[in-house]
Amino acid sequence: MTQEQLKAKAAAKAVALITDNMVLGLGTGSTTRYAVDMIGEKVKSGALKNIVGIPTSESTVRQATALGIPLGDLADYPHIDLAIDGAYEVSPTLDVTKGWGGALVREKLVEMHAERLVIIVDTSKMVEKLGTRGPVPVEVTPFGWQMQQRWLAKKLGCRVERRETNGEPFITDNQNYILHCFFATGIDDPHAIHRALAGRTGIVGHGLFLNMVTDVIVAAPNGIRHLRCV
Ligand code: DER
Repeated sequence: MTQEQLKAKAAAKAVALITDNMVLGLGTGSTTRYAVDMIGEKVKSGALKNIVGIPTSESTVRQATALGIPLGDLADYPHIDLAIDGAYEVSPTLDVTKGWGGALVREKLVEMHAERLVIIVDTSKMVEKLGTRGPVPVEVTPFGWQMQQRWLAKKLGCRVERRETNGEPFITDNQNYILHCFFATGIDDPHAIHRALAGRTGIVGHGLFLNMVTDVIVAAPNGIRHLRCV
């Protein structure tokens, strides 16, 4: 089975949790794309009625709009019944790293209001320690970004690179930059990093989603596991 088929299987299992009249958080990324497509099909066929999606990025807005999924915003729908999103790493405690799609701030803003946050992944995302598969993204204001780069490297003991494409900075939907923090041997204490970043002016958000996930659906070639936070 290919990785794309696994992503689609995880997405289908999450979409099966959706019922009529729900307010849904719609994540961002290649796994969530499958889920949004499936939600669109169900809305079109009438199998899902009276749902509202709260999108986490402009790309999800475009996809959902094209599929005819009714959309709303947080101000009008502050309680989200169920959010579905991907992740880059899932730890044994079901904490996750997210944001290589660059939508981490809007994802967190939406998903912190979700009663249930369902993460959909293929088995390659399961790790013993966060920060081992890749960097933790940190969104910063363009003004003074170099100061954040220096501060992050010193404070967290990581290598910090601005995310760029062909030499140009990646710009988020919020018009900010992303700094990628690379940890040589992974992250021993993600909560300490969260605390360190919390009060720093110019840091808008980061890709560690701690104590937020309620469910993880993991698709592997030998079957699907549904992990729940206890
Ligand atoms: O950028 C994000 O946060 C995405 O949700 C990401 O973490 C998962 O992306 P993928 O499904 O494309 O691997």
